[in-house]
Amino acid sequence: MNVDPAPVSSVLVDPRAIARWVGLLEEAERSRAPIARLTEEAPALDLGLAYLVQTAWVARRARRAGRPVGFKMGLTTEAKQRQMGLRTPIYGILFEGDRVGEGAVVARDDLVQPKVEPEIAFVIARELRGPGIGLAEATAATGAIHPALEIIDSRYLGFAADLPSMIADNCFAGRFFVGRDGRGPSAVAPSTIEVELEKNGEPAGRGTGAAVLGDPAASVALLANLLAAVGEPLPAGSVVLTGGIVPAVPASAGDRIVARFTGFGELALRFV
Ligand code: OOG
Ligand code: MG
Repeated sequence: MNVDPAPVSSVLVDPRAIARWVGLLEEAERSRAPIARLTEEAPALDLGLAYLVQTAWVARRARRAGRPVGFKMGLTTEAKQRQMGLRTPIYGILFEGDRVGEGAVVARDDLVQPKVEPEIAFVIARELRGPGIGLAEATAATGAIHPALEIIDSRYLGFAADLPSMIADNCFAGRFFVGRDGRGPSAVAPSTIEVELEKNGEPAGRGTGAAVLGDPAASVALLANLLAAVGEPLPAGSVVLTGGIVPAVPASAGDRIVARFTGFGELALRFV
């Protein structure tokens, strides 16, 4: 009989430990008081266990933040990987209640330590089921490509990060803003989209879609393949944030952050 070995972490872990870690993250989010990263209290936290913690945490978040609407990819550019010292792309879950609309203001104090980064968002029209998804399939399954801003937040002191801690903290998801203006994949090549980020009228970074794994569609393909490893498809209707194009900029009350995307116009966010 061929029995696939389960990842050791998921069979040996004490469910009370997961509940405790989820409680720490939840309390940090609620009180806006950051905690030490989880690996400090749980050195054995590995990637598999970290995704279990993420799943348990987002299941609780869903009570307040509404229905899951998609995914965010993280660590998908060389620059971000270098900045964080982490080389593996990871994912987190996005909730409807974390969506920021056109013209919205964000209350800085609703978050622990917000930062903003420009991204390219995909809306998936047809379910993608990995493994083995490539650029062509990811592109063919895409309904529309939109400019986006992600407001990342970390529940850890000083944004301290290692892969398992970051995965457990839902990949530092905070809020997200997907621009209304979307184009089909035959009308725009996402790798050629250029973005300029500005904070309070000063340049805060510029880059192109190609910085994201060569093509942001590759980030969608990788997500489908990562989900396949846990037996899940990337569902039709999902929003996918493909990853920050330039390093995130910290946001304080009073800041106005604008991103200009070639061919799409600008997205603006104001913090109060
Ligand atoms: C990590 C945030 C991960 C991305 O787009 O790469 C992420 C960070 O900058 O601290 O959202
Ligand atoms: Mg991001």
